[in-house]
Amino acid sequence: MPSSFASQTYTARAAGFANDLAVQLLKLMDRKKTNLSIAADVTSKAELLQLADLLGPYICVFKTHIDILDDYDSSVPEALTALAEKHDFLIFEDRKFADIGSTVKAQYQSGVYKIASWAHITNAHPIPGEGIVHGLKEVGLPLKRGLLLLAEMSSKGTLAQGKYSMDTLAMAARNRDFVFGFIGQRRLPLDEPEKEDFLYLTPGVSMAQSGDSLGQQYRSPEQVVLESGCDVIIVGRAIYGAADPVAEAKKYQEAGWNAYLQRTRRA
Ligand code: 5BU
Repeated sequence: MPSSFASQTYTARAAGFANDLAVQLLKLMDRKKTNLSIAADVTSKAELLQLADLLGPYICVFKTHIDILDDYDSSVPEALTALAEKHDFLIFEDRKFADIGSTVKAQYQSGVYKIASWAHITNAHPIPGEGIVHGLKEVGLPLKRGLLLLAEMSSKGTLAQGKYSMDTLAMAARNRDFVFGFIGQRRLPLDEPEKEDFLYLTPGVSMAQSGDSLGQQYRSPEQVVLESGCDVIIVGRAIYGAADPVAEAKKYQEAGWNAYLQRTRRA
């Protein structure tokens, strides 16, 4: 580390992506000077929309778990979409699809949440095999959406490691029109030197804690961006759980951005 791609600016890397949404995200990050994503794991729609409005100016991606809302209704995606336009961020529903292609297709398109209709980005476990990507792609590609595969997880004892993670990369490389990156803990090059670029979005980030009581493991923005070559830091409780979430978001934005500047300058 850093690989040849990780040492380039986000904007310079945009030309190497086949998925439109990845191009949009890379340019957005440089334009807004942020590689921060907030994991807004709150349970009321008022709190969720308030976080999106308050923190919108400092983030590139707003990550949701829409199914934890106690009072979800169809006004939520509409309001979130308006805030995404107002503040220039993308919406990522962290749905972690994990079934056969035919089932995930219905789960993505239909049901209460109709995720494909509003989430720019979603993600999937590669565990069922490549049919999961093909199923999601049939719904998502016509809507110009993008997919991330879970190559690794931040939690203690995760089974997503080693060959599993490398096979995940190969699956993504065969579907570059739709899959533009990973949820992962470090950049995992398929080839040395890397032939194809992917984005790495990384949860498990805190400057204050090393973990929680349920297996979460945290690292700092510097460890994630500078040492591990990841592109977007995903921060949840460390920001929305703070007394002043805006002040905290600014701190994480600055730390993530400085790590990116150091990474691209020291090449
Ligand atoms: P936290 O409050 O910063 O610990 O929240 C982390 C978020 O990232 C939370 O929404 C998780 O569902 C999500 N997450 C994670 O923590 N680790 C992973 O490997 C993946 C997602 Br994938």
